[in-house]
Amino acid sequence: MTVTITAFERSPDGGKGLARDTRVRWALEEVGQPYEVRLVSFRAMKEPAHLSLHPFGQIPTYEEGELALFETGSIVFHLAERRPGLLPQDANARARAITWMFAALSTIEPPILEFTNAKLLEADKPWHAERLPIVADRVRDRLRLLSARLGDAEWLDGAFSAGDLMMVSVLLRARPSGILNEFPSLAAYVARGEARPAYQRAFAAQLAVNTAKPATD
Ligand code: GTB
Repeated sequence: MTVTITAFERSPDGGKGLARDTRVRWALEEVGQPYEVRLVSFRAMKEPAHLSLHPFGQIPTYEEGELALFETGSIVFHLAERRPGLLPQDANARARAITWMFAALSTIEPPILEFTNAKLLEADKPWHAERLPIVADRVRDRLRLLSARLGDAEWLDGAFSAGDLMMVSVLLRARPSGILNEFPSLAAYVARGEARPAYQRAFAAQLAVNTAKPATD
């Protein structure tokens, strides 16, 4: 069955791999599922055809036969459930890996996004200089505890899992600010994720889209 995902026609990050289609591409590569990509413009994302796939007019989406999904976490979980490679067989280890997926999305990512938004969208506000260090410290508080839990381990709970895929993807968004690199063990953990061949293929695929020359004629 053909799998089709959507991605930005041009990601605002210019191909740094921070848009969320990279997470889905990475999961597809880890489980060895071939896929096609439909590129969408910001305008097309808000039109009825795309809104029927994604109620909030965003990317990524996932189509497989009759099934259409949105939300990166749900898409990665769907892939991990149906194909080997991203979740352990043992029921308890599997439940813990899923827990790490949720932790990435609901405990680690929100303060990172809050910080990113504060930096990018609030720079002209009179309270910006006062607020930014406060939200940066909220990120640090979470990363300190995550780093303590990871310790010297290679991955969060035994073998690499969908939990690591999501955590590495989320942490990547804390790198441009420099905060990730304040935690060398987390920076090394992210580098291990990026070194995986599946990540490399996913990254290269999104980069190719975002650095392609626009057609001229
Ligand atoms: N909860 C949803 C999910 O996890 O799938 C969130 C999806 C989402 O935020 N999609 C973004 C989008 O479609 C793209 S990934 N935005 C367009 C819109 O809302 O109109 C977020 C993103 C965008 C840009 C960068 N960047 O430039 O660095 C990084 C991440």
